[in-house]
Amino acid sequence: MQAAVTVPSVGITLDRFILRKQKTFPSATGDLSQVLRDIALAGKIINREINRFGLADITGDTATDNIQGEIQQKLDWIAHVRFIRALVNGGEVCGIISEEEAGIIDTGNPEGKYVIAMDPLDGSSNIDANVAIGTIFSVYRRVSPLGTSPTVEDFLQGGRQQVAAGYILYGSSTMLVYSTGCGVDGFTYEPTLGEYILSHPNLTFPAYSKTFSCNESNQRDFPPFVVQRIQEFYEQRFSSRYIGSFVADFHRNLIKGGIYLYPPTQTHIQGKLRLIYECYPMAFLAEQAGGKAIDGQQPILDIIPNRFHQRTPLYIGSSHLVDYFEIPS
Ligand code: AHM
Ligand code: MG
Repeated sequence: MQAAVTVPSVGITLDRFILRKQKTFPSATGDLSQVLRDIALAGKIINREINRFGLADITGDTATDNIQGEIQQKLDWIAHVRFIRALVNGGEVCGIISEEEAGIIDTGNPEGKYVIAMDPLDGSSNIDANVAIGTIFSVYRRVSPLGTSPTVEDFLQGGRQQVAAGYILYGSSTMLVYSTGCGVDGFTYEPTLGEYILSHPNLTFPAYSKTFSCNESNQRDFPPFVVQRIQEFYEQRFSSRYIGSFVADFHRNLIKGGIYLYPPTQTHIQGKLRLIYECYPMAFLAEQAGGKAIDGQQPILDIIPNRFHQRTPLYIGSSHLVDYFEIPS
């Protein structure tokens, strides 16, 4: 008798994929599936805004600073607003924190079971140059009682409590890559159909790679052990690939193998990237894809958070490369 052939699921739509996954959890209510659909919808809307960038008056900065003192790009703000709108309308999310606002955004859906931490448009220094940028998101089940307003504790649960995380990369094509804790899957947006199509099922970091991504001009500020490792990379003829857009650098490393690092510098003593809405979600994906993410001493997902916008040093990507950056004891 012929062995049963597994039908590859490449080519199915995101909606169908989410539904299939949901059916494998008989107790699932479909609420998380709805959150993922809302995020996907927000991604389509942001994608549309980015694509008409240059035609409309949405370039440049808003002349206001965000809470971290950085100039807010108009597109950053547009992405922030669009994302919130999609999640408010969806109804499953009770609260959001964003890189663009200091505190909790109450969606007015107290019955929503989930909270979201997001960077609506990461890599904003690249916006004006038409370079790939991305949205990063992280989903938690709330710990505060249903029917009440979201609380600080909902967002400070720690990275291991994420129930889903992912990113949307606005690059040469737009991709949604996410995980609910059962591997990582990538979907390519087909604009003429208005659908995300499964194009990269079960993504894992390639076993071998000699690529690293970091802002090498910061080397004079890096801790000595990092400088040492980078020197070893040079000696071993590694390639350096740095877009300066975390989502894009991470994605390339996920597809081709490699490590992204943002160690402490003089201007960013704690590292530059934000723990809760940049590092936790990408660390979740990295571990799900067979890679690693550390701050030099411990896994990123094990760091106990104490405030929304805290930063951390980050070494993330292929396991064998991340291992180089564990601080020798
Ligand atoms: P942002 O959230 O303000 O866009 O900052 C995060 C970005 C990352 O996408 C990128 O990897 C890094 O900052 C680049 O920093 P630098 O210009 O210092 O190399
Ligand atoms: Mg960012």
